[in-house]
Amino acid sequence: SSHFPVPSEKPSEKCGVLNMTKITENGRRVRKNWTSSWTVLQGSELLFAKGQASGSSWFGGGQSKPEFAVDLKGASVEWASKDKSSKKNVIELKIPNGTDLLIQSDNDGTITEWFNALEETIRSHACE
Ligand code: I3S
Repeated sequence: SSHFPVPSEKPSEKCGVLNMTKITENGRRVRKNWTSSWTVLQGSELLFAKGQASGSSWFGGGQSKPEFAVDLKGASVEWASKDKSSKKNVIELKIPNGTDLLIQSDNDGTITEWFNALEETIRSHACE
């Protein structure tokens, strides 16, 4: 029998409110439209819904469908350069299908946790 190494831990799942805008869609620049979104990291998927959840059951309770979802497989994450936004704590997420997103939180701890979670998710799905 063969013994392939398997990942020892699942990527952490995460949810919370972040500010988000697309900056590129299908490889083309689009106008920014910052929205506050309930954001859920679920497996390799990152899901966004407009507005804020009124409880922990937004997705589970069937109250709202995700507005927008991206698959993080093959994506890259980096701190956005100053020319991408005047806001602080901005993460740039590049999805292989030609979508680039900015996500942001004024809270330093929140954005650091998200950066780490996104990086870990991308790393752990790198060979799928
Ligand atoms: O990269 P930009 O064009 O300076 O982004 C700003 C605009 O999207 C602006 O809206 P208008 O297109 O109506 O001017 C937004 O209000 C700003 O928040 C955007 O800049 P920041 O630096 O906040 O990402």
